[in-house]
Amino acid sequence: MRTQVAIIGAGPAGLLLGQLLHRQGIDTVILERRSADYVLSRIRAGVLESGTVRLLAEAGVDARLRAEGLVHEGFAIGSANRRLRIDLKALTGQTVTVYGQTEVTRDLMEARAKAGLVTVYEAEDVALHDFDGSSPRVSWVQDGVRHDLACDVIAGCDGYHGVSRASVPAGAIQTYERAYPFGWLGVLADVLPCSEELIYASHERGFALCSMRSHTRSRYYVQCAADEDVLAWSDQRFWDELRRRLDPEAAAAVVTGPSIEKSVAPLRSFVAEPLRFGRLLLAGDAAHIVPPTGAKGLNLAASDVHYMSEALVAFFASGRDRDLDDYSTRALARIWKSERFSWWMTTLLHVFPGTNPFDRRMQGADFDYLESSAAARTSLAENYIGLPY
Ligand code: RFL
Ligand code: PHB
Repeated sequence: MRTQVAIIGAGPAGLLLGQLLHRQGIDTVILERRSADYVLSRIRAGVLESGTVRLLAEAGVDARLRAEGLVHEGFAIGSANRRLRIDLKALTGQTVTVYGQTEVTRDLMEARAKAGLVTVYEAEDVALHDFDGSSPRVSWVQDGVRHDLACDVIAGCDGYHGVSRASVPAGAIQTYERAYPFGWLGVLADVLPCSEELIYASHERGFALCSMRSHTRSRYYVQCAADEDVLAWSDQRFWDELRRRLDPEAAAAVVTGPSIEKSVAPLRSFVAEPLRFGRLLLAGDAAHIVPPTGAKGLNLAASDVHYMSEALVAFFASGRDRDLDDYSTRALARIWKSERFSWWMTTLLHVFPGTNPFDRRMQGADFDYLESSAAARTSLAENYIGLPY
């Protein structure tokens, strides 16, 4: 078997890369460890930057997104008694679109199947070979049989726990990391959202977020311990805790119902440098992690893939490895700015265990500054809608 680009991982990064390259006449094979159903069962991000929407249009997979995505012109950040609206449209002229990562993934999977492109699901023991030379290979096991794929380039889009980054010799890669001493407990429920726009709420009991997937499906989160036991949280306990952390108007508007998904996600900031090792390129969560507070994880995977597809198109046109060089530098410049924003939003809104009164006052001063300064709100807004690329 042979292809031009072997893509490891069928998450949003791998699938979008495959689609963008297909539109440029470049052949790909995707190897995914899990089943398609498993990949679609993971509930993750929900907010798309306009750049991500543009890229999905470029990939030819935006029909359902245009029909069903909810365009949001602003969101609120609040504390116990006040709520401040960030008017994204007025401050930046741009909006974000609420459309679940699951739906993005489903649209990309369908487009890939329709184009007759190969995705191998349930590929076990994926291994990367010889990416320090010009003839890399990838191998995997399926139904007890080892398969081998020759390629020109390997794209590592296999997430934080994937095999791609782990295959790079330790001395060739530098990592930067901060683990936060808390997580998010998320609930998905078919109930009317408590607000038309997202609410990011700071409270002395911990952060809470009101989000949604549609006009009838809500997604809520509360800050919890990093190792929180999800089984200790009945639906009732979750709804009670959520309402305690919201301002009275939002709390009164929360509609409760049975959860259809409930899970805990740890919060982490992580960056690997560089993103190119010979003929192996990393993108998305394989290369970096942001805490979800800024809604940047999925959007960053999309901008990485944009830069990577440009580098690969140039490389296949010229045949020169030099054309792959810029990928890492261009992608990392944007990654670090999204890392900064996600870290800042996280610091502003969460309760840090062991926090002292000074830290709490600093958070209050940050709120006051946002309230009183259009420049501060514009800075927040331009990062939230996504820095240009
Ligand atoms: P993904 O989505 O993790 O996809 C990687 C794919 O690679 C597969 N894989 C392998 N395949 C073959 N061989 C191996 N050895 C492999 N190892 C792994 C995996 O099965 C998977 O299908 O990474 P990608 O494509 O880079 O996309 C990134 C986004 O998924 C991610 O940034 C966001 O979802 C982050 N994130 C969130 N972001 C937000 O903006 N808002 C959120 O609410 C939010 N919630 C989350 C999240 C990430 C989570 N993770 C990673 C645990 C909640 C969770 C639980
Ligand atoms: C979500 O809807 O899952 C979501 C929205 C905004 C965030 C994080 C998660 O910042």
